[in-house]
Amino acid sequence: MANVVVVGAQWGDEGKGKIVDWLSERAEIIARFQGGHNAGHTLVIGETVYKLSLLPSGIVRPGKLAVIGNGVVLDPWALFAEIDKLSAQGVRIDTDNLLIAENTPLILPLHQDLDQIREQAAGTAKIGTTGRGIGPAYEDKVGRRAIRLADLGDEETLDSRLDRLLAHHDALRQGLGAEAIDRAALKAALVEIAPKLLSYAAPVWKVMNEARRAGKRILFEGAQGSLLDIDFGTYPYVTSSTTMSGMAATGTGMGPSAIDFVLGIVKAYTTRVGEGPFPTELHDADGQRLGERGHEFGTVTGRKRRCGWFDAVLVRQTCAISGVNGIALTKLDVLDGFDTLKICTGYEIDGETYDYLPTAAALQARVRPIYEEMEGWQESTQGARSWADLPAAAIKYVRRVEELIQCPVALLSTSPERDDTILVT
Ligand code: 2SA
Ligand code: MG
Repeated sequence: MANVVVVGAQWGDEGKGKIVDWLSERAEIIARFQGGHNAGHTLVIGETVYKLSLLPSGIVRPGKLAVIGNGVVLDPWALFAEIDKLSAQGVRIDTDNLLIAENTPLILPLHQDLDQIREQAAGTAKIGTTGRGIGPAYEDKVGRRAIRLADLGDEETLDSRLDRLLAHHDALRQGLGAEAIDRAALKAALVEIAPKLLSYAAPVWKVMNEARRAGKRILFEGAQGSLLDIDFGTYPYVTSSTTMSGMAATGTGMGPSAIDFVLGIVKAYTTRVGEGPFPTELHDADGQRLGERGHEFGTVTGRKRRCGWFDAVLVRQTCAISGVNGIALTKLDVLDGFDTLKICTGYEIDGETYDYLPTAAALQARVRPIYEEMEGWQESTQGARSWADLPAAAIKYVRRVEELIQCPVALLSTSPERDDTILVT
């Protein structure tokens, strides 16, 4: 196995954490390249459950290098809270196994404020964000007024960055009826945390390229999902980063040629948290059942996830955009016991058939899924460790998914346990 990018091919929560953990055993470096502590990856290793938000999943394994790339937005306080939590679980984290790109923009308390103020003010028009300040932090990055990790190393630089940043935020806050930022308090907090944070700072682009030249294997760990992508997702109900595979390169400082394989993580049905279009969403007993059997609650916020049938149209689309070479199909066991399953194979909008989700919001709002019915299975597939352990109807379902999304299944995950994974060759 060479360098692999793992991306969620739906709206996130496809079960990336487990697959990344499984793959990290076979990699030397595990790198995050977008998003921030809005992510929620659950790892189950033996009796222990680790919940990660910001740290790359490889951190829990001894001897691996975890890297936070420049494409991430980093909340220093959330970082150290997570480090403390994992340390209490016995995970060793220090500058030998964690590096953070010097050019990573920081999430500050003012970003979280703004995220929450806006969401509250928006009422029913809200995005349904995680409230972690992700969007506002990316805005400041693109607006060229972010404070980046390296800026903490020099007081003069920090002062001038703060001037620029607060000129913008104070004006913004005034318009929203929020009080001005306490500059002295913010600066003091940054100065206090700076030495600790800077000890992890590195020219990650250089470390990564040198590691690649030395033949080390890199695992790029995507967060959220493709349909939350800032360009290709269900805009504006998206996150503020590029969640597609291409970001693995620019989000760490490597070229696209560093990527050998793109693995899309796909859940056997569909879920989403937050607002926005969801063509196959179920509001009935079947949807309820998917949510209960699949334990569909947010890792970070505990929010209940919306559930629906598998949407092959969307997954075909995201696999194409991310150049997915193969998928890992997860949570097949949640479908155990249904008499009939449905797969969405196309859309009907105003009497016309579509084989993709059009961008126009007005069209998206009128999408009607076209379903194909498949026979369910009564046997349990939970914990199956070989293809032969699966009932015929389950194999048929998996094969149909492959056909419709035009992408082969490379891995099949049948429980949260690391070893309950079938490698399809
Ligand atoms: P944000 O906070 O600006 O990124 O929110 C914008 C949209 O992106 C969605 N989003 C997510 N969707 C699923 N899972 C996410 N991570 C956590 C998890 C979420 C949680 O893995 O469970 O714990 O609730 C995640 N992060 C962002 C979000 O719902 C908005 O639709
Ligand atoms: Mg998640």
